[in-house]
Amino acid sequence: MKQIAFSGIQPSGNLHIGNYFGSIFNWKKIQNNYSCIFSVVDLHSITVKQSPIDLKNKIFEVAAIYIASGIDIKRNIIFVQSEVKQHLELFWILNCMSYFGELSRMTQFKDKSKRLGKDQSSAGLFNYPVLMASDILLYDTNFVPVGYDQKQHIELARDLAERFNKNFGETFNVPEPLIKDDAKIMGLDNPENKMSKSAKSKYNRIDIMDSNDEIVNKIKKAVTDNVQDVKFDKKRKGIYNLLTIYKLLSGMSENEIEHNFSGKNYGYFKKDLTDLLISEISPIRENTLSILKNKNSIEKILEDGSKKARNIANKKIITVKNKLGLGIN
Ligand code: AQP
Repeated sequence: MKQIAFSGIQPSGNLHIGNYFGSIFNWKKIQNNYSCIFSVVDLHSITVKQSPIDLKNKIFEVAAIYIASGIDIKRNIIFVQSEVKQHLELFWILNCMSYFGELSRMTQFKDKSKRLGKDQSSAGLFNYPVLMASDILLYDTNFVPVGYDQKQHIELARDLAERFNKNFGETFNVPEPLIKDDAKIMGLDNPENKMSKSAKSKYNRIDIMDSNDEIVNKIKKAVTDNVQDVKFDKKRKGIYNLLTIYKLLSGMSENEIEHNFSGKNYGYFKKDLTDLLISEISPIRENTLSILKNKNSIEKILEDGSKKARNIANKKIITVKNKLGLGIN
């Protein structure tokens, strides 16, 4: 039997190439070796304010991008998190076993709550990693393919699985993160911080649904430096970030890339990078648009996926409730 991989993306804005390289790009590769469950994690996105109309549209857009990118709906489960209420049941149970101290140490919470301020930082934002642990643990997940920024959250999921198993007997698989070192894409306008859906400037990121002209423009404007030497130097964060994207797209080694651009300026390199990006992203954008035209078909895919996910999740919740002495059966 194949091992299980679970992952998801929040429909909290426009999906960008950071999300793509941190997740879908790798999901495509692992779908042959694992039994994969990919969720559109809509409950996570309401930890910060969302427009209901935009949220609904983004749920379908994110699911369509999964399929348009090459995630096989026959082999894998694709579903929307809020359609499987067992995530919320396990969330409450695991909340009761999570400690204030460990949740306070989560860097993503610290970053986001600092940006929002105390009065705008919801309890949901604080507890978000526990919901993520519930998503993962419900499916006996072995591996979680995510971007580097989620590592701390996977560690919490592991801790919670071990804590529950220790107190109530073997119940959950202890999941491993599946993180590629170079799946760490920084903002194009500010390579000090990660590329993010919620960054204010559109020049922070390249969105999967960007037109070719937008991609050209954004790469032109991407921050570099005055050195004009195309080298993988971690200290020169702007050019290093662009080179990382180039490496992921081309599959070439760092040496090969440096050799290729030896003696060439940043303008020359950016033009090549733009061409690579367009050839990766524009077919996904066009496929997504055509999938979204047939709303009934995508609804059906998501309903089927939710049904399958619910069946698995329900069995696990019954086991968990029995172990805890909850309910009447
Ligand atoms: N910059 C990034 N580089 C590599 N991977 C990234 N991921 C996100 N940003 C980068 C990975 O994308 C997957 C889905 O992320 P998410 O939607 O669950 O939430 P996020 O990490 O909070 O993404 P954003 O873009 O920063 O959204 P907002 O601004 O709404 O919070 C995950 O696997 C993540 O690691």
